[in-house]
Amino acid sequence: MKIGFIAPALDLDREKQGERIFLLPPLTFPVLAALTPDDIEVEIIEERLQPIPYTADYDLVGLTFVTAFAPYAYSIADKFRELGIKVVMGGPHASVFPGEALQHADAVVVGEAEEIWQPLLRDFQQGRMNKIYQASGLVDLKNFPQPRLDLAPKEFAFRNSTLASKGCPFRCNFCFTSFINQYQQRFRHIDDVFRDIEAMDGNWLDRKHFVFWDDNLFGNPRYAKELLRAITPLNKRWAAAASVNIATDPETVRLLEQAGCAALFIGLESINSASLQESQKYHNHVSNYHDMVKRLHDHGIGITGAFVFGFDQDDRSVFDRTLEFAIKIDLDCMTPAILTPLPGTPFYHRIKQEGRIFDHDWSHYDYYHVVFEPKQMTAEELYSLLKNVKVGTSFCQFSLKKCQECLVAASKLYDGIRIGLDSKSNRDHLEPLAYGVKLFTTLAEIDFTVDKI
Ligand code: B12
Ligand code: SF4
Repeated sequence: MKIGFIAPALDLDREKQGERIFLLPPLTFPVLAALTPDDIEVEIIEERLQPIPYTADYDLVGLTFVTAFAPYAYSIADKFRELGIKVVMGGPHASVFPGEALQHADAVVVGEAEEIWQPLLRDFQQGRMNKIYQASGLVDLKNFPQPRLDLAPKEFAFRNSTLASKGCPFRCNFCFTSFINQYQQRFRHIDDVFRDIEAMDGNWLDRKHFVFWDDNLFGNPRYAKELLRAITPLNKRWAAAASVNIATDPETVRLLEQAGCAALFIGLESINSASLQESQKYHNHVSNYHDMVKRLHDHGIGITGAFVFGFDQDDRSVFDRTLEFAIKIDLDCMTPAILTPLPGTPFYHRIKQEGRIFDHDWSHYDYYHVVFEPKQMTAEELYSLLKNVKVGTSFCQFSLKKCQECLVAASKLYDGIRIGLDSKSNRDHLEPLAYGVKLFTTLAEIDFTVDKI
């Protein structure tokens, strides 16, 4: 028996033009592959890196997708089913709307698959697969399998990622991951995380660098500190997402540096305190942002600040003010996004109840489109003002100084490599460094090509 695990990709034209470089494999399929019995063949397809092989000899296709990719994923499923191949779906969107997904799938996994994947496969092999496989609850991460990263497509620039925890104890009302994890954070055994990191191999970049895919590496300070102490001897460089409180305690920042933290992706969300209150992000305090950046910089850690626009408290001036603020506090990188009511979240329920959602096309639920009526501007204004911020933050336009600083920072990441920024012959070296900049300054996808340097 052979399973094709497929991660669909949108925006392929943009990627073909080289504007986006896809770097890192999510853990979804490496984990599912680890849960699959050895006698079943498994292939992982990332459409960003390779075309979907509709002619492959799969017995079963597994699809994962976020809300914005749902319509496209359904069209892929329809094609496989027309070929007589059964399709099973799972992931964030299918878990919230299993009925919708079932219109295009033979089976849907609702929630985490650790305890239901093998029963599902058994049922499939016996020709009696159910339509819905519902996880009985959140799984105990003490049993989290070692992800089969060896099966992730070789084309990924970096192939190493892991996670130490899932979920987040905070309750920001627009946050999908906090909602789906029932507002709790679960943790793996630190020994297991250590083992996964130690086992990472591949090319020289892979051996040295990895990313934590935790929703919030600092949800539980005690666990986080223990983890940092444990991984320090591994002498790796890594990036992670974390909440702002990671930078309030000097000891933690010291431990981060010692453990090899190169960069953090932090949800700053807004420079509007009222918007932070509106979204129940009570742990963020704008007045602390500058000190936080400085403290992390003092320890050689880069920061990507994630900002969201379109809160009820946001007026038209917030866009320019945020950009100025980001430069003033010396952020290394910034990811601007439009507030998006992802189904399931408290924000979605509120905005739906208020009758403000006007766009029900899931493909627009991608943080780039406006799907609801904002309060203090029109949807069109929100869309175009955000576009301006994107141009403003588009990596190299931030300022040449910033660009050079980032390249120097990146060169530090790659021990032993030194580049002369003025030398054309060093251009070849810039490319991997550019990957590095992108990887370690942002975990999201930022437009960036070497050609822009
Ligand atoms: C890694 C990651 C990325 C990476 C790679 C993503 C990719 N798909 O290629 C990057 C940084 C590029 C990224 C980008 C984006 N991401 Co992202 N990402 C994640 C992250 C942090 C980890 C995913 C992961 O590896 N999890 C660990 C695995 C083991 O868990 P899992 O994926 O949930 O899978 C388990 C179950 O869900 C289930 N399952 C899932 N799929 C399937 C499929 C089958 C067949 C079966 C049987 C079971 C099953 O079984 C698994 C084992 O239990 C998650 C948050 C999270 N903690 O999951 C967000 C998350 C998935 N991303 C999210 C979003 C919104 C995006 C973007 C749209 C952001 C943007 N504006 O660009 C893009 C979309 C890109 C894309 N192609 O999907 C949201 C999705 C919310 C939603 N409802 O849509 C999440 C949940 C984070 C959040 N904001 O809340 N992302
Ligand atoms: S701190 Fe981040 S991960 Fe935690 S609930 Fe808020 S947005 Fe979600």
